[in-house]
This record gives sequence, C-alpha cells and structure tokens, in this order.
Amino acid sequence: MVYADPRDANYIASANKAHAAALAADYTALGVQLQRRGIAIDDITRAVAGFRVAIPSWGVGTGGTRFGRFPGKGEPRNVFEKLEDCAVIHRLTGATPTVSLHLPWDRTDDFVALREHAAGLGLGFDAMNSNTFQDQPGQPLSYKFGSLTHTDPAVRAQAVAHNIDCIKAGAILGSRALTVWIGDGANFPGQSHLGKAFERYLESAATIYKALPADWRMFIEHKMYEPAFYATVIQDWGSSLMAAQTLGPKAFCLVDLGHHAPNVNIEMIVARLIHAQRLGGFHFNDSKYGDDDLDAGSIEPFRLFLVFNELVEAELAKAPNFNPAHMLDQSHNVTDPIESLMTSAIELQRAYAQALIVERTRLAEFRAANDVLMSAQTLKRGFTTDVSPILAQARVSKGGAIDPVTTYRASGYRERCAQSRPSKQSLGGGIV
Ligand code: RM4
Ligand code: MN
Ligand code: MN
Repeated sequence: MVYADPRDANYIASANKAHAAALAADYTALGVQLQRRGIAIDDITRAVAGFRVAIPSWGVGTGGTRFGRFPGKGEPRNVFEKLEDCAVIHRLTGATPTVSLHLPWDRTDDFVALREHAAGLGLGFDAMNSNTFQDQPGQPLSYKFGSLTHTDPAVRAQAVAHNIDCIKAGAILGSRALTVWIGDGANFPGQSHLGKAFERYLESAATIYKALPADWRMFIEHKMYEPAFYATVIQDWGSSLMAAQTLGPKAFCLVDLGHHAPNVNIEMIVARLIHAQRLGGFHFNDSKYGDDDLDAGSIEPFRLFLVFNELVEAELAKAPNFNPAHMLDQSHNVTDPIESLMTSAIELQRAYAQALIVERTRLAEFRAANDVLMSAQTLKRGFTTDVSPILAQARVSKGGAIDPVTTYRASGYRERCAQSRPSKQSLGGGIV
C-alpha cells in the first residue's frame, strides 16, 4: 500500500479534485434555493467555517463498556500520539483546532513540550478535565465513596488538590477552563445525606474556584446517574446552576447531551441557562437509552438542531455572557475514532448551518399570529434543507477535504499507525 499523509495540503487538494465539479454544481443549486428565502449562501458558509469544536483526547482511542473493550488497530499510546490523530481530524475537517485533555489520563512530565508538540501540529487546548472518579496507582486515599463530597475531609482535600493541579497544567498549555465532573453519589437510599453531600460539594468547589486564574472559567458538568445509580450529587441542571451561582461569576454550567433523563427537553435547559447567563459549554454526543457516548447527530439529529436553534437565537440576540465552549465527549467502540470524530464535528456544523438558515423574521411573525402549524413548518424547513454543500465548501475554504472519510481512508493513515504503534495489552472493560 502507498501511504500518504492525510495532513498534507497537497494530498487533500488532489483528493478534492474528484469531487470539485459535483460540489460546485450542488453549491450553486443550494445557493439559488436559499436566495429565494432571502439568504446569501456565502454568509452561511463563512459562519460555518468559523465554527469550532474541541476533540476530547480520550475519544481518539477505542472505547469500551463495562463488559469489555475491543481495541482498534494503531491506537494512540500516549497523549503525544493522541494529538497526532487530532491533527488529522482538524486538517481534514478544518473544524477542530483544539483538544480537551483529561488528567491524569494525559499526564506527562513535560507540559511545555506537549504545548510545543501541539503548536507544531497546529493545535491548541480547550478545557482541562479532572478525574476523581477513578483511583490511580499509588494514590493515597480512595474515591470509592466519593471525592469532592466525601465524608472524610482528607479525601476531599486530595480531590481538590488534583483539580488545582489540572488548572496548573492547563495554564502551561494555554487552556482557559476547567471542567469538573464527579461521579459522587449514592447507590442506596440512606447511604448519604443528600443535603450535606451537596454542601460538601460547594465547599470543595469553592476552594478550586479560588485557584482559577483571572481569565479562566470553571464548568460544572451534571449527569443524572452512573456510576452512582440512586442519587448523584450534581445530577441535574438545577444543582449545577445553584452551584455555579453560589461559586461566582467564573462558574458556568456544562451540558453533556447524554446526561439527562430520556425525553428531557434539552433545548429548554439550554434556553434557561442562557437566560441565567450561565451556559458554559457542551459535551456533544448522542444517546438512545441511558448512554452518553454515541456519535453526535447519529440518533437524534432533530434534537441537535433544536439545541443549535437556541444557540443561534442567543448569538443573534447578542445574549450577555454567552460564549459556550463546544466539545465532543463520545466513546467509539465499533468505529475508527478518527472517522467518528470527523463525522461528529461535521454533524455539529450541519445543525449550526440548519439553524442559521431558519427564516427568523417569518418565524416571529407566525408566532405572533399564533399560527402554530406555520411556525413549526418554518422552523423545520431549516432542518429539512440539505446543507451538505455548505459544509463541504466551508471545509474547502479552510484547506479541508470535500469527503473527509474517503480521503482519510485512502491515505492509509490507520494502517501505518497499526505498524508504528504496536497495540498495548488491555485487560477488562473501561470507558477508555
Ligand atoms: C463522564 C462525563 C465526563 C467525562 C467522563 C469520561 O460521563 O461525561 O465529561 O469526562 O465521562
Ligand atoms: Mn461529559
Ligand atoms: Mn458522560
């Protein structure tokens, strides 16, 4: 097999040649269609080209479940190799210039070297993620019964110190946010005092908050359940918002799309957090039942569109304190993670483009006239329009691929990694 570097601009440009004529024709046709709605297609393409989403470092390795993990070929073995894969995703899509790290999974002795390695690949860093939901080798105290909310102040102090370490590492890397998700909670009624556990959380979180540099934000991520199956301390956006409001102006709520009860109206939550000026960002993924790790847009693209509809509303209204971080948080158990992450980044751009082309003046008029059917139809017209030519054109404008997956496969990148990265023996299940 002849290998090519999928990050090489000449390689991408030559791969694009096969698709260029079809794209030009499709883009022109869509432009005419949108023109009839009073929309200039190039404005939408420019906005889509400006869209960015961070890649989770933990997403480029093959994931698993608690039943097992089936490793993929040529998986990255350390954070430096993870960044190599992230660079492939970014070059082909033009949409993912940053990476969100998870410590201690991505721990290295030399964060300066890591920053330079990333810069050489054209990458920067988004929010740092702490991990107090697992014990690490050599760790003095266990998180089995909690971390930031543990009944033992010494365990809480250890968990707080870890979060402060994450801030310090992130400061070297140029990150400007810390995402805190804890699995703390109870598996049995009676196991923990629901009120006091939350109070302990607030106290621990306040110590972390105090360590934030001036230009940093703290993202509080809620999750309804898992690993605590009866009651999780930060289980919903209400707890998250209360915590953010108690901590101070640098604390915001992070919405992971997979962390809600089935059928919950997530776009409503987004609207409320925008109103409260506390929407910090997203972990995008999709889910069908109780999972939180399927590829963004793969199950419920309409819901994703409705979330983006709220974001576009806020953007157009210049909502105060509105600057949400976009991050993916998925686990790829049966696909090549690079392909899933590229596809997911594009699905987010799709939802964004669909939301951008909603005819908002008409929508407002129909709403005001209580024309329910036409309101619904007007909103949905954005969703049912195939905006693929806009997405492809946006990628081309950034040196990306018209057809990222095909271009990636043809490069032989994964096969080459399979040779240069002999797989590590991995036992048991796990999320990474
Ligand atoms: C959790 C949560 C966190 C992520 C871990 C791996 O469910 O989504 O954001 O860091 O998984
Ligand atoms: Mn998450
Ligand atoms: Mn999750």
